[in-house]
Amino acid sequence: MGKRIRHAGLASKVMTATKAAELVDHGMTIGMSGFTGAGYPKAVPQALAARMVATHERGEAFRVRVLTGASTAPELDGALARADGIDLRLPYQSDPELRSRINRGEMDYLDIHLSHVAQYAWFGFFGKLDLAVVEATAIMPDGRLLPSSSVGNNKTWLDLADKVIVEVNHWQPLEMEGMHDVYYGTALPPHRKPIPLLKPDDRIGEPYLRLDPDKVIAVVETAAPDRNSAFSPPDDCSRQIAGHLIDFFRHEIAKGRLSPQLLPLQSGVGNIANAVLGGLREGGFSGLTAFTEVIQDGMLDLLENEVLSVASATSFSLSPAGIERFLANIEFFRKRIVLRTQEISNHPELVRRLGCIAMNGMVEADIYGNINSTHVAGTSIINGIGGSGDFARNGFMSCFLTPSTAKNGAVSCIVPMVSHVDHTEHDVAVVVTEQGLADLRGLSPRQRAKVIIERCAHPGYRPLLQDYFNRALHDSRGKHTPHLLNEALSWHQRFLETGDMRP
Ligand code: 0RQ
Repeated sequence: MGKRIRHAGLASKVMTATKAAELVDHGMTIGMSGFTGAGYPKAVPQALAARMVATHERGEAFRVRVLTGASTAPELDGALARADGIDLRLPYQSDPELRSRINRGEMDYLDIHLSHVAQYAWFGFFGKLDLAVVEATAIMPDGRLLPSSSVGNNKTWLDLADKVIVEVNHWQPLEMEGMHDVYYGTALPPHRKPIPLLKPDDRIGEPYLRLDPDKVIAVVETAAPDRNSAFSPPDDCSRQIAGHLIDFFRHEIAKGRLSPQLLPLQSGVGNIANAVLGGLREGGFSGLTAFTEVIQDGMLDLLENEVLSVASATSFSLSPAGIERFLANIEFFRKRIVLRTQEISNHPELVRRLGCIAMNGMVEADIYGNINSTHVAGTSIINGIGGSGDFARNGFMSCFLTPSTAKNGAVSCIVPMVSHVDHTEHDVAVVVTEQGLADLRGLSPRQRAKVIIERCAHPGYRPLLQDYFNRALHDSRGKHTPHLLNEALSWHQRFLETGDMRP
């Protein structure tokens, strides 16, 4: 038996990805591992895609329903989408090919809060789960799995699926053992109990995923890296956004509304999030904690510099340089990083109890503080809501960040009315662009419009927005949230027709 497959019965089920893919049938609902490009199966989906292409060439249908943790990578979403093999996909995704197919209406996509996916599966809302395809770092002698670089929904998939395929990835470091915390105390209503987590680093579960070996139909060995997208260094715009937010934190500390250690940080993915983390380091903060979804390169920096004492998440999303750094200092990081299931990392009860500071990117905000995180011009999806809603609704303070314009200035990210609503005005405390920061707490809609236009809009759009707001104040029938409805949406229509929002 190899070093990584330590269960005799499961060692006897090792086969090639091609053989394993032959065990998948058209129409199956499959729960796959993977969260923000980490811990996704790397061989079986590609072999399955090849089978799908061959089946389609014979004129037969072969499509499956794919449930994951969050985004995966070209080897999973890309390969299956190119093979026209996905009937339905949920939740968050970021693959260009998959996105195109969703936006062409060739497949269905469900954009669900990341914390809701597991419970919806348990409630039975997605139907029967036929198969789980889950990447692991190793199989323990008792059949439990040492998880890999993400935990996501793997516990739920392994518990609910009729059959299981395990991919054991030799690239994933065995030294991660002890870093994961898989909580088995969740139950369905009306039997739910409080989740006993009081601090971001509390361990409430087990370091392994339980698995019934009798359900396993195949074990496939791989040795391939995670997607590991490289990060570009933060640009000026991201730095300015980060600077406004950090000044605001200092102001809140001075007012006594935040302690110098702030509150557990949740930060979205991408360059603005990394710039905020870098800004915290440069700003002299220390002893902070993170209760978030994803560990990015920026968090490794903060841990090493003791700006951050601990980080709880469900996944890594590291660049190749970040991975090297993580591996070089893995003993250090193992003591400071906890990887949980996403139903716990994003759990509303815990986000509310801990009082997280939520910091997420957005596509656009309207003058009243409603946020669009997902759609271009109201109809085409970019990635999905991810965990932003879990944290925005339930956190201590919810901040949304974006450059003030997109598409080389042809689009204002502050608009009269968002073309799609992901987070309502009721869930949004702070809006930040490189122009400035609008603190919306305690403000009525008309007061919010004033500060968002003044502080966040780009100077090239500010007079247009101010003019719109003035006329809406005068001409709108209802004066609580003044709008000129046709004109508000014409901004998006104009962008669709001319590629520019400006009249
Ligand atoms: O498209 O590359 O084709 O030009 O949107 O925009 O500027 O690259 O920004 O990578 O930070 O992503 C909201 C999508 C921002 C992300 C979003 C176009 C822009 C570009 C991407 P192009 P940028 P980012 C934790 C929390 C939802 C999930 C979430 C996201 C593309 O932050 O997916 O928060 N958030 N999860 O040109 C038209 C506008 C636009 C616009 C940007 N106003 N109109 N197009 N774009 N603004 C993570 C997880 O939960 C897993």
